[in-house]
Amino acid sequence: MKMKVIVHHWDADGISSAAILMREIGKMPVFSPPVGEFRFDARIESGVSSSELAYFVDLNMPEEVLKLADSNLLKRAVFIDHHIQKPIVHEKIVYHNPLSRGVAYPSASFVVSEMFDHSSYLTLLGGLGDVGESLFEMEDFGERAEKIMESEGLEKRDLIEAVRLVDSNYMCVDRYGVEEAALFLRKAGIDDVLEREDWIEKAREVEEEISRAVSEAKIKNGVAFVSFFSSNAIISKVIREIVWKRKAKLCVAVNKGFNGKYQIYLRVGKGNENVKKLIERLRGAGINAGGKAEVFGCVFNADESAMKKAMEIIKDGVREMGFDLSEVMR
Ligand SMILES: [Mn+2]
Repeated sequence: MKMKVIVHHWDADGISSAAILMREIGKMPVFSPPVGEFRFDARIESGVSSSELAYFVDLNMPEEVLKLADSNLLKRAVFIDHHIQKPIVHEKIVYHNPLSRGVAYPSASFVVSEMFDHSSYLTLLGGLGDVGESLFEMEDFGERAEKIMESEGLEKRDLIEAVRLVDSNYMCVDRYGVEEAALFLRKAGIDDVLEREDWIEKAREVEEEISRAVSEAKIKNGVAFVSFFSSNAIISKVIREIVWKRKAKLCVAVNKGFNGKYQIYLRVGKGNENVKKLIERLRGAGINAGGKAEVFGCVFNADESAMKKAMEIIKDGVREMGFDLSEVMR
């Protein structure tokens, strides 16, 4: 039994990083966690347990990996990442994260590329996926990125389009699509990516859903609310557009069609970045919420009483911040 496997993040960086690994050390089975959920499932456990060595790339889930390592399922692992996290110290795991020596990398694809002395459009795809065009302004990495573009004869707009197409897989919550993308990129050139009709179609579908939801939002006195049904992972983009483009000071979005689950997301504009307290309150009420100072999301099993409870907490919390949701929720 000599098998190796890769477990990778579902976004363009995770997919590109997995593809680079396979270009350098050969084809192997690839696994993505269930899209949008930061946990391993039985499928990943069985893939890992039937292998001698598992690579975890761009996967900011050190606790899940440590759990596996402490079980008998994992034999040996290489963990490659660029996220802020507590460095993994474990006899079964080789840990690679330049942040542990104080160097912030734009993407895991840059870390993997450096480890294997690799350079291709995939290196840039991961970087552009994670930090966008600010990659070219980053100290040191901007210059490296320009050099790769030049030597590979790449155009910036093609790279940006390729990120959009690769990311359409997770936007559609298509876990198998995500994994197939990594295998596809192992061989594909950027032109092959740009010609993937199915990805073009997926991207179009989710973007249409996003603009429909954005246009349906009710906005009054800077407070926005929208409710929609979508099986796609569009809600964070929807509230971002409503706050950024439609200039809402606060936006709450509800998705009641998320594959048997309900989602509620909230984002505030500049000057109101203090929603952490609300996250605490939701958690205190047993609702799985997570986020940052300006945005949070919660996901729970489709259940009206849980939805009511969460919305009451959110309404009260934003009222304390000086916002009234009742007008736009009618
Ligand atoms: Mn990343």
